[in-house]
Amino acid sequence: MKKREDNPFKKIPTILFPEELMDKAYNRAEKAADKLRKSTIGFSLYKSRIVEDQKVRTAASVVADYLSNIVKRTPSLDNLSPFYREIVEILIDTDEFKKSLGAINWASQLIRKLGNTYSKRVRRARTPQEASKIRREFFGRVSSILKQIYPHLACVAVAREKLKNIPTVKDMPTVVIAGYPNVGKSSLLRRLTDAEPEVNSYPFTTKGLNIGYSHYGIQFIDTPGILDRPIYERNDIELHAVVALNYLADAIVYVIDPTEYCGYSIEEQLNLLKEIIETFDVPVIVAINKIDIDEKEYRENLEKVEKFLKEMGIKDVVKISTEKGINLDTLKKKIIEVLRSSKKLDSQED
Ligand SMILES: Nc1nc2c(ncn2[C@@H]2O[C@H](COP(=O)(O)OP(=O)(O)OP(=O)(O)O)[C@@H](O)[C@H]2O)c(=O)[nH]1
Ligand SMILES: [Mg+2]
Repeated sequence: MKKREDNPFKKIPTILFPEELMDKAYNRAEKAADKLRKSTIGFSLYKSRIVEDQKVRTAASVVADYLSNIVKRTPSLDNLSPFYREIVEILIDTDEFKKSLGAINWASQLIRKLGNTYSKRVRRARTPQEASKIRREFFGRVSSILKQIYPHLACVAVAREKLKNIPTVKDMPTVVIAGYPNVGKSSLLRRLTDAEPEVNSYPFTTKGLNIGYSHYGIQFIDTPGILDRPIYERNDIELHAVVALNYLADAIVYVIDPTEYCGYSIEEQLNLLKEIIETFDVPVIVAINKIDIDEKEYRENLEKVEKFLKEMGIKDVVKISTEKGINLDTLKKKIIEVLRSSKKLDSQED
């Protein structure tokens, strides 16, 4: 079900808050009224009726159109692909989000309706003072409706900030880089692609998905670190990785740090590797990273890794150093070979 998906949430317009929206409505109404004042000749009652009417109708349409536009340009959560849907579920409370859009839509319709009602009332005013009083009453009602939906506007504004950063995923051979936190996944993405994700010496530097492309036609997705624990205990950051593995991976590069400089034991890292192999039905390539660090100190761990890989029957293993650039070409070749043999990559591409 994989297809190119541009992030549909980028289309949600910037959310204005009640005062900003009221200011916009006032300004537009004043401008429209000014034009009319200049071009209308007539008795003062007649003139004030049409000027105030213009203000009411302009303000009503500015506010109602703005609100309905938010709803229209927000993609329906029900039509999203499973990948997007799950990422959205991680990032926001979708029930609250839907409720907020419902409230914004309700406000838009109500303001449109009130605009019509007040427009009629203004046109029937018996004095200029009454016309302007009715117009002021209308603005008061709009303002209080906007205040009422303020929490809903805030909810959509917060959701928009989170959702617009979900990266675009392309329909092409895809390798997901996974592993414990701090083992060197983002450093590897930097080495294999044009992407420049943040790299730091502490765990959970990567909090979402980083995507990079290699010149040999592969999409690489760097994921946040995952800990070896039951899925219901995993935090939202880790779940990004699980969703990417589940929906996007044609192959997985599992990064191991046998030096334990990452802060996690080799046993924990191997347990997670076992779970990944058993859960996801795609080839797994193991990249043993940080081999630039003096080997003597962690030789025992390397032996444990090798014993484990033998028991699991994993042959696609490359020892690398992303820091010193060791064996990265071998890893690239291995990735291409694995994708070709599972028919995910054309044989001609190099
Ligand atoms: N010595 C050495 N250090 C490395 C190597 N690769 C990465 N590091 C260091 O390991 C730390 C973590 O690197 P990252 O690339 O941020 O690791 P990550 O797996 O993306 O970490 P999270 O995003 O937090 O899960 C950084 O301090 C890197 O400089 C390597 O080959 N050798
Ligand atoms: Mg990272």
